[in-house]
Amino acid sequence: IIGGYRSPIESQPWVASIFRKKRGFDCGGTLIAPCWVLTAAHCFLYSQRKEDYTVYLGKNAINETDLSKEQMFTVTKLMIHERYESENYNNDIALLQIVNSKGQCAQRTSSVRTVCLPPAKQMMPYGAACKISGYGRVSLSSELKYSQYLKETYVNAISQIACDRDYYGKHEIPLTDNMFCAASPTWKEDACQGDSGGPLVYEQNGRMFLFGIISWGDQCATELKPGVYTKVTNYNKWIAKHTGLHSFTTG
Ligand code: 4AZ
Repeated sequence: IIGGYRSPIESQPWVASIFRKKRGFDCGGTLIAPCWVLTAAHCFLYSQRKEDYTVYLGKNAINETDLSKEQMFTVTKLMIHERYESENYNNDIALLQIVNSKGQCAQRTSSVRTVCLPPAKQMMPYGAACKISGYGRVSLSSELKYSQYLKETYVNAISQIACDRDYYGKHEIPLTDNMFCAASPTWKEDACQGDSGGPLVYEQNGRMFLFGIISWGDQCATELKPGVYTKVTNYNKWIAKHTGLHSFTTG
C-alpha cells in the first residue's frame, strides 16, 4: 500500500497472507468463511500446486511470528477461475480452502474473523470511500519490496464505465465488466505490487462488505491511473458453487 497508515490486524481481521513455500510472501487474500480465502487468480502464475502454499491469518508483520495472534494453514483446494484470462486479468479470482494441522479451519479471535460478501450484482455507491489493505510495496522507489507491516488506506470507487472513459480507454489492457477502479483524490494512495488478492471493503449498516479484490493497475499511485479491482458481486454464484456456501452476510 502506497500512502495510508499502519493497520493492526485487529482492524482488518479478514486479511490473509499467502506464502509460497521456500519463496516467501506471495499475495494477500480475504477470509470469507472459516474454511475459505478469496484471492486473485494471477497470484498463482508460478505454481498452481496447492502443496506449494501456506496461508496465515491474524498476521501483523510478514516476517515476524506472533503465535498468540496468528493461525497457519495448508491449502486443501486451490480453485482458479476457469475463465481467468492472463492477458487482460479478466476473472481475476481464486478460492483457497484452508485447514490447520489439527484438521480445523479458522478460529474466530480478535485478530481473525470473516468479512461479509455483498448480495449478487449489488455495488456500493460509486464515489464512496473504500478501504484497501495489504503487505505490498510502500513506494515504487524504495528497495524494500514489501511492507513489513500490514497497511491500509482509503480510495474512492469508480465505475468500470467512468474508469474506461476517463483513464483506461486507450490502455493496452481494456477494462471488462468484471472490474471496477478506485483511486485517491490526490493520487497519492494506492495498492501496489504484493497487495494483489487482498481486500477492498466498504462499510454498510455497520458491517464490512468485500466488494473488490486488488487486481492490477498501470503502476502505483500515479496520476490518472487508478487501481483496478475484481468486482466480487459478479461471482456470488461461482463462489457458492465452489464452496457450497450460499449465505455470507453474517460476518
Ligand atoms: C501488482 O503488481 C499490482 N496500483 C497491484 C495493484 C496495482 C498495481 C500493481 C494498482 O500486483
